[in-house]
Amino acid sequence: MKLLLVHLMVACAAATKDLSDTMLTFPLETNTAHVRLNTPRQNFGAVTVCHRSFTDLKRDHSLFSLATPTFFNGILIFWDATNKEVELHIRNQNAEYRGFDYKPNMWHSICTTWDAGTGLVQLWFDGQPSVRKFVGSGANITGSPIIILGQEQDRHGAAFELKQSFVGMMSDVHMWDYTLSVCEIQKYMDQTSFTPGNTLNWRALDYQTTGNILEENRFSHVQRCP
Ligand SMILES: *[C@@H]1O[C@H](CO)[C@@H](O)[C@H](O)[C@H]1NC(C)=O
Ligand SMILES: [Ca+2]
Repeated sequence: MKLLLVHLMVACAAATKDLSDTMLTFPLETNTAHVRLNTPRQNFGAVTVCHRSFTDLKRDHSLFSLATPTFFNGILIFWDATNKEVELHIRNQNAEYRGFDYKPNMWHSICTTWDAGTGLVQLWFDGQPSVRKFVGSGANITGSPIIILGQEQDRHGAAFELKQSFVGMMSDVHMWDYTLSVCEIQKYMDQTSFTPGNTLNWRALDYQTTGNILEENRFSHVQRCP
């Protein structure tokens, strides 16, 4: 019995990977390549999602797409290139955020919070907080979530569009089932020690990649020679 338990624990540990020094490179525009992030959680009364991304895309693209069987935009973080806005979608409702300097060819750190009690969403962009906006209160995000990087889901786990795909690099994706304090968000932004995600944790990530996506050292492309 004890041996079985040890085996089970090893099996669980083997299913996740520490990506601390890793970025995912999405090198090609496709409507297929994506990374699926797994969590057993199915009921969210609040969330925080943080990630870093690097791109030179001039068109719309998805940064984080969580679909449930009933809400394909359960949580969607999306760049609207026409209006130069970040769109935050929660349970198919959305708020738009403008005025952030989404420069190409540099890392941007983005954190998003939402709470079902107040229905408020807020965005932090490279350390700068946004307006707090209402998207809808009183109902949790429920049902089996499919979480995808690299593509935007128009159906639960499917229906990707080439012109909404992500091309570039991504790193440090974390998700919590509560709203992080401003200090914790600041620590994430500053890349100092912070409480890793309890729903998605980049340091112990359960994921699968499909298509041409590379796991590369996140520092290698910016390293300076001595
Ligand atoms: C909504 O989520 C909260 C936790 O975040 C939980 O306490 C509550 O029971 C959930 N409500 C429903 C109706 O599932
Ligand atoms: Ca779409």
